[in-house]
Amino acid sequence: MALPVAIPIVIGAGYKLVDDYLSREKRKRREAEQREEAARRELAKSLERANNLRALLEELGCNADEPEITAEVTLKAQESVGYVHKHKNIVFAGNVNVGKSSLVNALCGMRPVDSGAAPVGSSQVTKNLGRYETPDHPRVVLFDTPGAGTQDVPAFRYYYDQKLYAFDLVVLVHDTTLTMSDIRLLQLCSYRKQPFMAVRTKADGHILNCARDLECGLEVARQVYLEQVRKDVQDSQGKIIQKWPELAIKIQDHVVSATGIRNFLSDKPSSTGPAIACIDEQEFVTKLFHVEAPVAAVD
Ligand SMILES: Nc1nc2c(ncn2[C@@H]2O[C@H](COP(=O)(O)OP(=O)(O)OP(=O)(O)O)[C@@H](O)[C@H]2O)c(=O)[nH]1
Ligand SMILES: [Mg+2]
Repeated sequence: MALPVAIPIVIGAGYKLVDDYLSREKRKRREAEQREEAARRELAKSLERANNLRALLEELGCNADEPEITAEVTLKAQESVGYVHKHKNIVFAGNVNVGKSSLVNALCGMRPVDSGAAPVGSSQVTKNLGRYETPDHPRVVLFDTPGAGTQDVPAFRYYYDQKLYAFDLVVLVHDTTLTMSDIRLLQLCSYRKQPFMAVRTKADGHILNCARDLECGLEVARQVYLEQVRKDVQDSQGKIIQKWPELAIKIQDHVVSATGIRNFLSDKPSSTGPAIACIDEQEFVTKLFHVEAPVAAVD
């Protein structure tokens, strides 16, 4: 007589099985839909990234009309610029009058008046590429370039015309806030996986100007100037990340002056006092002259 009692139990268990099955199916369907939605979102994101990168490359001037920089083109350019093999070939690039030649002279331990020094002056002075040797770093050669003109030449054109791709390291020199052409040049180097550095020079002049403007002592002026610089770099960095997340470069701006470098290399104290003495000179010079140990020859 247990049968009538068992029937509802069996029916109940049957309903439960069907119910479980249906909710399992429903869950599977929901999960599949979620996966599809995530894949759709990911695809849209990668399409947007690709479009942004294409737009940025267009902005940099890297388009199909421009020549391709192949290994052969690079070798030819190295020959024409006087690249020294088995040396670290460093090129100084940037806008007109920012202090490129003065930096090169200081790094070579020369004053502008010394014979063989790079010509320095206040109006578009460097006309041709110049190669300079550094007495204490025989495996490093420095190249001084004519400054980028004031016309808005696309980064790629400037980079290509100056044959910057031929060098082992591009040092972007600037003296105030990073301009768009500075940033684009750095992005181009980054896109091409070419090592680059940024250096903000003429710190001594800026500190003196600051002291004059604020009618304060040099120590205070130095602090004010450095705060302004750090904030400026942070702002530029923020803008780069926001505008071009696809090619967000990390900028470390080295704050120096030509005199600061000369003093640092000659171990002489600054004649104008500690306030305008070295800032990032040591770090900049150390990175610049760092040469990887030569790879041991394999027999
Ligand atoms: N106060 C100060 N002035 C500097 C410094 N470096 C360069 N100058 C001055 O800035 C001017 C331009 O310097 P250059 O080294 O000729 O600049 P450049 O970038 O080589 O210029 P172009 O070859 O014309 O593109 C000169 O009058 C230099 O004396 C510096 O560190 N401090
Ligand atoms: Mg010059």
